[in-house]
Order: sequence, then C-alpha cells, then structure tokens
Amino acid sequence: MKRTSVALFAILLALPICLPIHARAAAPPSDRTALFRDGNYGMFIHFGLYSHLGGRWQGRTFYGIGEWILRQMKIPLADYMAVAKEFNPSEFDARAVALLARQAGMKWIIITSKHHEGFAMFRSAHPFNIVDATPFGRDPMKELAEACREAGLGFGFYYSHNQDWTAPGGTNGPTQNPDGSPAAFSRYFREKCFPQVREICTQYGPLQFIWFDTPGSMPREQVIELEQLVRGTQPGALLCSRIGHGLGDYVSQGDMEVPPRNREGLWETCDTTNDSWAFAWYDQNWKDSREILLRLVRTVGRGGTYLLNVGPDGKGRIPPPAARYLRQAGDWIRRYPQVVYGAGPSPWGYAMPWGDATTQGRTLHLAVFDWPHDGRLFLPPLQSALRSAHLVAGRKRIPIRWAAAGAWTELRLPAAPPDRPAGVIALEFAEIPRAEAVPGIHPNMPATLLVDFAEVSGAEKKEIRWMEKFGEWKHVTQAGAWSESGRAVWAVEVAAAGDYYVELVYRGEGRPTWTIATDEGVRLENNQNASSVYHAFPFGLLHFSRPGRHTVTVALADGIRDRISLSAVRFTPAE
Ligand code: FHN
Repeated sequence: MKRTSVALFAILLALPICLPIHARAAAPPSDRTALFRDGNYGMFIHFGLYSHLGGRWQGRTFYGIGEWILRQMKIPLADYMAVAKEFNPSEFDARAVALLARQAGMKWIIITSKHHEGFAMFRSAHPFNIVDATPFGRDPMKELAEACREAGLGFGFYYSHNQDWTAPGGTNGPTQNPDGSPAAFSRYFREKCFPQVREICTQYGPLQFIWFDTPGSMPREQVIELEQLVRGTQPGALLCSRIGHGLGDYVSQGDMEVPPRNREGLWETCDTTNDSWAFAWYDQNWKDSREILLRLVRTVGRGGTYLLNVGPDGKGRIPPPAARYLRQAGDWIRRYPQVVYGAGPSPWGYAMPWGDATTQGRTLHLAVFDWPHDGRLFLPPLQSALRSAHLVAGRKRIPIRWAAAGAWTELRLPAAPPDRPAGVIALEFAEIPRAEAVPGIHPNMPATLLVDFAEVSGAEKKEIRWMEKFGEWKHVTQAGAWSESGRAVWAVEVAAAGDYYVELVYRGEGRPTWTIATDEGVRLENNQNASSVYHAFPFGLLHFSRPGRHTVTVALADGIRDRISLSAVRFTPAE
C-alpha cells in the first residue's frame, strides 16, 4: 500500500510545466484518499473550444498541445471567442465516455471545466460558457457528472485558476478592461474565478477531485480562498498540488513524467494517449495497449497513480485509436486486476528491463512485457525469502521452477509468453518483499543504468526537462558540466560473468572521449560523435569476470566539458 504521508509539490510557473518543490501538508483522512490510493488509474479529458479547432487556425497548423493554440498562434481574442458560435459537440455522449473509462479499467474521470482559454464548459453566470455561447446549448459537465455517478466512477473537475487568456486580469489575459482601464488579477479572481469554482463545486453533486493547474505566481491568499471554498463545499474532494503554494492532498508530477525511482507519499503522473492533451487533427502518435499498460504499471510500481488523458474532437467524439487501445488495455487489467488495484510499489525501486513489478502485501506481481527469448527471467537480489512462484493464467496458477543464481533468482518460464502484451507471474514471500535499489545487469537482455542511480562527483547531476514539441515534455536526469576529475559511479549487481556491449547515452557537441572502468580494473576508452539530442553511442565490449556487486565508473576524458551531458549507460550481453 502507498503511504498516506504526503510531501507536496507546488507549481511555479504559468507555463505548460510544473516544477516540483517540497512542501508540507497535513495527511488527508484515509477515506478521502481510498479511491486514489487503491484505484491507481483515472481518465483525464481535455475538452474546450480548442477541440473545435483541432490544432488548425485559418488553414495553418499549430504543432503543439492543441489547447494552447490561442496563445501560441496569437489569435485575436475576438476571433477566438467567436469560435463559440460554431462549437457544436453534438455527438458528445457522456454515457459512452463513462463506459469507455470503465472498459479501460479506470476508476474516475477528471475533465477540463475551464482551461486557460477561459471558456467554461459548464453552465455559468459568466456568459463565455458552453450553454449560453454555443449552438450546442447543453451542459456536458452535468451530463458527465451524472454518467460517472451511474457508472460508479469517481468524478472531478480541472479548473485553470490562474491563467485565463480571455478574461481581463487573468494571468496571460488582456491587461486592460473593456473601458481601457488597467485590468487587475484581483478583479478577475473576484468576478470570474472564485464564482466559477463555487459553481463547479455546488452544481454537480459530490466530487472526488478538483484539479487546479499552473498556479504560477498567484497570491497565496487567493489560493487559500479556493482551497477553503473546495473544503467547505466538497469535503470529500482531493486537491492536486497544482493548486499552488504547497497545498493539496497529493503531488502531481511533471506532465508525462513517469519517475525512474520509487517516490513516497500520494502522487500522480498525468499523461496523454498521444502527444497533445486536446484533440489535434495531425497527432496520430497513439500509445498502444502495451505502451499504456507499461506506463501504468511503471507508475504504480514507483508508488504512484496514473491519470491518462483523451481529447475529444469538436463533435465531442473520442478519437477511435485512443478508445481502441484503452479498451484493449482494460481487457488486460480485467485479467490481472491485482497488478493495478490496491497495488503497492516494487521492492526494487526502479523499472526492470523485462517490465515492472507491483506488490499486494507479501505477493509480488511481475508484469513481463519483454518475455525472455530463452525462458530465463532474472530477478535482482531480494532480501526476503521466496516461498512460491506461479504463472497467473486467469483463475489458474501454474507453478514455475526457480533457482538461486548467486544473489539473483532465476525463474524458468515457458518459452512463449502466456499473454499479451504482458504475462504475469505471482511470487509469494515470507514477508513484504524487500530489496536494495541497486540496478542490475541482466545476462539475457539489455539493461540501462540511469544517472539517477549514480553517485556523481566533479560534474553536475540534475533533473532536466524539455519540450519535444510545444507542451510535449520529456524528463531525464543528467550529469553535465564535467570537471577534469568528474565521474559518475554506479554500484551494480551483475547476474553473470561475461562480455557486455556498452553504449553511453549522452548529448552535446564535438567528439567526446570517455572512459568506462570497473572495480575489476577493466577499462574502456573511446571517442564518439555527439548530437544535440540524447542518443546511444556504442563504446565497446566490457568484461565482468565474476557475478555479484561491482562498480562502473564513467568519466569524460576529453571534450567540451560544459556542453556534454550523460544520461545513462546501457549493457547488452554479447552472444
Ligand atoms: O498548460 C497546461 C496544459 O495545457 C495541460 O492542461 C497540462 C496537463 O497537465 N497542464 C498544463 C501544463 O502543465
């Protein structure tokens, strides 16, 4: 089970990213958190005027997260607001959306009631809303709240409290009122934000979540007013940390960030089924069921909860590829609910090359996405006694043999995977299984040692993030700014002696010369090209003469020291 003690993070900037900082908050009562703690999987929906545009304005495409089109394409506000007259999501079917979430195995839905564009997707006293300003004239939030209740799903609203691009005074909104006087954030807050949050909190029945976003430099008093409003009107609702100022019941990680190592407390990763949150006509980069499940199981394995987004189009339809892969993933979850619901983190504390692991008390479930070609699955050292091992096949549990391989455990599996996209193995232990978070080098599949797990000295180790396309975030921990004595040292567990093909994953300029050394005195030195994006460059064969604990040290022998950043070392067994 995840712990309910919470270390909360705050959102710093009104940009499409959250930068986490530690904060303190009282742990919420456990009954409020039960759905979140045990459900582990929810649906996020980005739906607004931007859905009608679908990433295109006057024949030009904005290749970034679709809901930012107004700001990124600098569309005149009056023109953008006039889009409401055409917005008619007549095919929006709240029951079908709730059914999809259920089929997908999700336990709640959180939908954008107002995004940064400032358009309310609910009946509001403020006229820029879907009921009063569009030919659609319905309140889809009401329909979805009811459909979720009927379907037994939790329900909550996203609300952009700080950014409002069409309301004078809203962050990144008009700086003048219609009469030409200077616009004030306090007036936007008093006349639009606060009343609208009261509306969403009082017109839609009991809510399980209020998901504020991008607090930026919003004043603390106003954030607290919103917090108190939610607490007073929706005592059962959880607030995510993006409300700001260290408040909230759980931490929201950076967008699309599945952390590489276990994290304590209540937290969530929000992610999307393609690259954009809102519908974008060109974005066909759909996560298939394997990718959805891998990211879900990795998030749960790290101790978190996974919130996965879909973006309905301007007619209100969820794109068919997203729906198809969500359902397929849901079919798998129905076969292996124990891997997801009520599941706790992996004892190893990091992802395995073959998949990932989650726990139910003394049972460890392995979700094996890359079934070993030789039927031998290697588990890095565990500190708890293994009692039994079974393949899970529906209600049937088929015993499997295992043997100690040094401090590792080798499971003997059938040659073919019993299921797709992952087979599941249940291991019973004498206690809740424990292990050290030491990365392993596997004898029959490639393993990646991330800089997250290295001791770095004489170089700067830091978490960085960047946008591939606008709003499409990638996260990595890198070692950069290398001094002459700089090094990254990994403690590793090697399952088997032998030769391993080593690649370094880095980015930078010029042609760096690297050294890679082990505690056994083996030393590789080689020079390779560099590229501006992270890339795996081959460095040669490295030999371990015995299995067990070793160290691997990587140093930049020569190169443009402040322009080279290392993110990982990859070991592939030579055959
Ligand atoms: O700027 C928004 C973005 O459009 C999207 O809503 C994401 C979802 O987490 N939140 C903000 C950026 O972090």
